[in-house]
Amino acid sequence: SEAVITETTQAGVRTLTLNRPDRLNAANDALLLALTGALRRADAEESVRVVVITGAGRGFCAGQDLGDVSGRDMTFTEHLNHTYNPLIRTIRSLNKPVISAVNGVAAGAGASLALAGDLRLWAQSASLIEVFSNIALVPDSGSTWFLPRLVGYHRAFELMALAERVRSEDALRLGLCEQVFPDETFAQDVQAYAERLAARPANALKLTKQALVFAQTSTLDEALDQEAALQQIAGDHWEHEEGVTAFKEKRPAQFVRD
Ligand code: T3D
Repeated sequence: SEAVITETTQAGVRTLTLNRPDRLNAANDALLLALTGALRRADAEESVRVVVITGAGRGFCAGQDLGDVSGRDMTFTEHLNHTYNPLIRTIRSLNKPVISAVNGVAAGAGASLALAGDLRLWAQSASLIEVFSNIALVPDSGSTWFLPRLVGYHRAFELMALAERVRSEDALRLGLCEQVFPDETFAQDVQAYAERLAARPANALKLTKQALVFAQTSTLDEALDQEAALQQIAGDHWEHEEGVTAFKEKRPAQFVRD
């Protein structure tokens, strides 16, 4: 049978595609474990500079496959700790930028996955639904952490309680995505954006992500200390010397070395 996650690599960009299109890429355990494994492998490969997560067909990810729940031998808590939580933690701790390329509907844990990327690029027809309350569950996979930080407590509660669909214009306005691209050119536009990112200094971006993730749960004092520590690591790296030299020589910096 077809792989539940397909992988391609082009110009330093590893694209991981959720591949259960007849179910809007609803997630079963095989898909979740494969996605987490693929992310970890991408992290370990030096030539991979940016990771894109997207969906095959008309959906991004419809969340937990509801056909896969009854009769399973794990509690909900065990299941989240086994599948979704390692996935979200892996995205957040990955040493490379992760792009959630939201090509279509993102629902439930799929909405969490759409929010968890460092950068969120949406197709015009994409949408996000915190659908959990429709089946009387609690938003999981990080939705309760990501969404209120983006839209505030009250709007997050409203979107979760009423399971209202957020369309791309509103997602852009609310800060749920950075860019919206036309459906027709979405894949090419995402690749071009990712390649732009791949040309940036990889070590500096790794440390920037680390600093931002740290500061999300730190005090200002702690963030200042963390910046001072990470700046030493950045400043000691060849990328920094290249950036300064290129500036003085009035040429573009070359941050990709093979
Ligand atoms: O550990 C745990 O288990 C707890 C973890 C929970 C995490 C969660 O994600 S809970 C939330 C689970 N997801 C949902 O409840 C979403 C259910 N789906 C929908 O509400 C709708 O499908 C959408 C709003 C996402 C899209 O609607 P629409 O009208 O564009 O498409 P559709 O016709 O409903 O779906 C197309 C097909 O995909 C359809 O199959 P069919 O009829 O053509 O054979 C539909 O059944 C299937 N599908 C969609 N979502 C799921 C799914 N099949 C299984 N599981 C799904 N989640």
